[in-house]
Amino acid sequence: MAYDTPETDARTSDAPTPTDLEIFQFDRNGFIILKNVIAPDHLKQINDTLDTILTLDPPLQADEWYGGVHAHSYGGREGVNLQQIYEAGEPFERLINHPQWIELVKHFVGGQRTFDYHHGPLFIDENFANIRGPGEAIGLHSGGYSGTKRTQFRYHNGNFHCGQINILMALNDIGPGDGATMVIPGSHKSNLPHPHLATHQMKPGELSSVDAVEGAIEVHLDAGDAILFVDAIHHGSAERINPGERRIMVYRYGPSWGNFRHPYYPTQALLNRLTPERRKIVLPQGKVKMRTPNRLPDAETIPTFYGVPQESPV
Ligand SMILES: O=C(O)CCC(=O)C(=O)O
Repeated sequence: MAYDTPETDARTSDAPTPTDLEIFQFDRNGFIILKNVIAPDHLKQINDTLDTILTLDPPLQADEWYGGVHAHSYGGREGVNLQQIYEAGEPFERLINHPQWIELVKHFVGGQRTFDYHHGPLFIDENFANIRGPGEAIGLHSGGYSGTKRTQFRYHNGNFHCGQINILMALNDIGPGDGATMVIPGSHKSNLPHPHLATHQMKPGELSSVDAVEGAIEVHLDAGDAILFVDAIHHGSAERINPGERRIMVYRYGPSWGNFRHPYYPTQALLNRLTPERRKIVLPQGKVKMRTPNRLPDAETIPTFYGVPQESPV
């Protein structure tokens, strides 16, 4: 079943904060559609950069780096992921706190006036572009039944406290046969896994998709649209049937105390370039305390994080 973003579900408001209808729809469905949130010239800058990376000669291989961007694959038929894509230049940095969604994300991650805000409002624990061709898809995953805290949907005492809110951006038009994102509306609250999860879930080296899963819908987007969803929702994608490629990007936001999903770390050049607001979302704790002054003469005074000296990360 396709989902053609009825007006009532699509973001048409310019309000920086979510409307009552968006809040209702997010609570009920676990996602909302954001229409026309990336301007055409911005979209072109993003796609031009991806073209440069994707037409390197010889082509970028899995596990190679292009500056701070890493070519990654899950080992199945999910396509290529360009991880740490916020390293690819200013058009990607601008998305970190994009005015069309940042206040919505803050609203649904929540935590204002709580210890979750100790280091700042948010943290991006993963950001990547995904390029997927014919015969590729991503299988069904997540689902509220698991109770996973990191990706959880939570509403408490009049406020949202979601563990992970994803902004999935369409970089080209995604319609029938294009391998659209698929979601099972409402499954962020489900107590039970979908009974066909095992058949459709991601499997290393194999093609799995959400096609024909009862209750799942395809989310068709135009280039420049996005879907905001809580990761707890059962989701994945349809198989791409059409020739050509589907291009999306995902920025995942959670509370300020989070950790990187994969063992990546932002480059010093990126940290130097970012505005204070963006840097707070990329590396909320910022500078790590040196173990000085130290009463032990041979103490390790420079902390390391994933083996990286933390002398002056920002
Ligand atoms: O590729 C897609 O359409 C879905 C992306 C996804 O599974 C995710 O963001 O976790």
